Amino acid sequence: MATPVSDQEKRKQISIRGIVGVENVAELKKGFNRHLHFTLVKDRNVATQRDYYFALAHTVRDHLVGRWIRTQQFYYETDPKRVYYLSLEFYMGRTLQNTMINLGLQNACDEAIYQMEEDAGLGNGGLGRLAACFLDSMATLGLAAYGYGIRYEYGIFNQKIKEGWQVEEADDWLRYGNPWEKARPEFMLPVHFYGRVEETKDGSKWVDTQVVLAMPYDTPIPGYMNNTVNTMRLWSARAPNDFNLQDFNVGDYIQAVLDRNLAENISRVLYPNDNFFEGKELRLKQEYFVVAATLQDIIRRFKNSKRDSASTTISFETFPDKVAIQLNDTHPAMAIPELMRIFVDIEKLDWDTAWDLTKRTFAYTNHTVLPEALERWPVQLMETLLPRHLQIIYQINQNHLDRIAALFPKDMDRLRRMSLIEEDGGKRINMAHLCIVGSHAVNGVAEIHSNIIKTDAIGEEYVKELSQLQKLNDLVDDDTFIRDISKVKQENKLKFAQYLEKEYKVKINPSSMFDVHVKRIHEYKRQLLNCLHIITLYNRIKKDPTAPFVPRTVIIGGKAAPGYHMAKMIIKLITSVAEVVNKDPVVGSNLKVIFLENYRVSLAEKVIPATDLSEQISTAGTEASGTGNMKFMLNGALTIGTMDGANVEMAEEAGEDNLFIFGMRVEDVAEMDKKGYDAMKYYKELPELKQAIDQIKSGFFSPKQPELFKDLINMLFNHDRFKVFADFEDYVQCQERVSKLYENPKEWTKMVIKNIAASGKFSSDRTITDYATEIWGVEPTDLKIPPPNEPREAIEETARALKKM
Ligand code: D6G
Repeated sequence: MATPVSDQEKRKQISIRGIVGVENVAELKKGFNRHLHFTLVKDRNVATQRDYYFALAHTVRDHLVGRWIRTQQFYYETDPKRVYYLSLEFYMGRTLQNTMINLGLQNACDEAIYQMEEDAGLGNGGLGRLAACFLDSMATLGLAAYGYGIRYEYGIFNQKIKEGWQVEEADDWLRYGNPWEKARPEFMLPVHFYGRVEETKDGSKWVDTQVVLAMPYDTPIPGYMNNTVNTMRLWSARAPNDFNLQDFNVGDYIQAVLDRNLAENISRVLYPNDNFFEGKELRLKQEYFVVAATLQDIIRRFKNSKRDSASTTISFETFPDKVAIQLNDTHPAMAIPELMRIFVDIEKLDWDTAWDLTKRTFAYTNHTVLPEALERWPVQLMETLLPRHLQIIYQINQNHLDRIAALFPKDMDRLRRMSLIEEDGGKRINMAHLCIVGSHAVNGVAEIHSNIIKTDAIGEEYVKELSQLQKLNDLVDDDTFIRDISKVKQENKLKFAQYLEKEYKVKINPSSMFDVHVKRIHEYKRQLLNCLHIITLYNRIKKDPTAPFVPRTVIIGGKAAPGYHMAKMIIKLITSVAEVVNKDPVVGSNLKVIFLENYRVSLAEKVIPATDLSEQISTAGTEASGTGNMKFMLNGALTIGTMDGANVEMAEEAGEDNLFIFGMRVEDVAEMDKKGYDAMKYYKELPELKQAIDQIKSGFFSPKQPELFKDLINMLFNHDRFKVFADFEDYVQCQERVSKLYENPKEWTKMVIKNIAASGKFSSDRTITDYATEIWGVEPTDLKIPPPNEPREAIEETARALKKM
């Protein structure tokens, strides 16, 4: 499956120019004043900027309510096949501005009010952002779709940079309340853990369990200008009221109440790992928690739709015709044995029927090829926490191995490779294998968000259909258009430069090339390679300060997993290099280095439209897709990148000559792995590399602690899995080509236009259309839900309700 991109950021730009009827403005104002008064209990004398944000958010939410209720009613009436997107992460960012755009409401309010909104940071990176983009696209395409996940009380940590080091702060995003969610305690569901399995004549029974309640919080997901409002349902853990009090002999009431926290810890915090499996019991609890609550909800909705039929027993025969469940990576993989448990133990279907239905229901998306990211849960842990599920997994594995043995008799090696249970170093369950065996469709990824530069040269159709962007190819040689495009970029850069100067107290040269590398900090993403290039540029300036130089502002940002020592050292190196470069008067405005603190969705929305050069430089074969790469392309940046992940497709779409491609291809990396990678060889042969490494090693960038970076240096020479030195020379030369083109603004902008024109393929609307037909078997609809006349609708609703009482 090829690549996706969300269209939301681009719409944001459009609506700024959108015109809204006077009536709407008047109505908005009325709502706003009403909420300021009644919801926030403030008047204009005492209201804070945050109060204004909340008043506006509530007003905008009011406009969603009628559409939301009506959409859900519509689904009950028409009973379409429903799509369930299960994910441990939904990286939503801010909601207010997007919602206003989707409703066609004027984006007239003060920018500062939008800035009051906390990011919903319930994700780490691309995987979580993809889930958010998909929810947006599914609603825009009119699919009866639901996002299901966890309402983490603390999202991804806030990153502070103190003395050049990353310091984590808890993300207390709910502190002031969340105007977008609606708690639904009435739909709370039990989730079981631990216990044991009892074999009865009626089949297996899971007994003596500990119960935690799952409380749903619903967030509306509006489609773009189509009156569809879908639901994202996030579960929060609640202790049952009799938690630890069942046994009246215990006697310690206070302790029992305090211990409720233990149960509720399940939804306390998002694990801050990107592409890394930590294997903690609490994480497995989170994974099962979301799965168990969600499947009960799905089955309840399935049964509800059958309520009117004559038969009293529910037939599950049509289950896969009514339900599609997409697993966002293996994190919700326990849904497979859980659905089997429900079918076999509770609904009393025979195993083969249950398995057939299960397989036809699930589809799985794989997100990574890095071995350290693959989930492999210890059998022992599974046995304690979910004993019945372990039995089911064993049974699934037995049947699976029997089939393979029949196909490939005596191929023991194959059986070992394909087993769901790995034996080496303590038994573990390979969750990717479980997903593959339990699904009817498996696909790889590519993710996206988008944010296009303002232009009206091709009309606004592309907002719904990015393929329209191809029309821009006719304008590549149009001087006026070229000027318009570069003007928009210049404006975006100026705005961002002001932000940087304010936040970082560094003077930014707005005509310098904005060279941007933002993503999670990871060895495979090779921020180190970028850093070595910065040092090389610095050394060149120092060597001959009068030589011509194309000025650059290098911006690097991203969070390191709190337990990832090497990633934290990389941040410290970047900030140390920045300190030296930025303070050197010889360098002046030719080179500046900024480490962008706390990179997150709302900051991506600022930096991406201001970028000239996008860094996508992972070692070939390591990035499954990439998220940012496509967003940058769509927003008028050129890409310097390896032939990795979606860069490959980007080069295919735009033509390789319109990207700055460098470095080893996947085959070269494989070849080098065979021969052995010798970092020392490059160090000896490349004087500029040697100089940079010697400087880091000798404490040039850390004079107070010359040994500071010894772990980094040791890694680079002795166990660099990602072969930074091997791509150094080609990267530096490629950067020279970048600088050369940047000297010719017209040619640069022409290439930008060709890239934007070629970016249509990377729309998440396009991707979801493909998923809909190829995986889920649902039709994207142009859903004709009439817009609600809110006040009348509300009155009728009330009247109906009163009649029933
Ligand atoms: C959302 C919207 C609300 C609806 C509720 C339950 O909160 O109008 O009644 O979801 O929907 P189902 O879970 O019954 O589909």
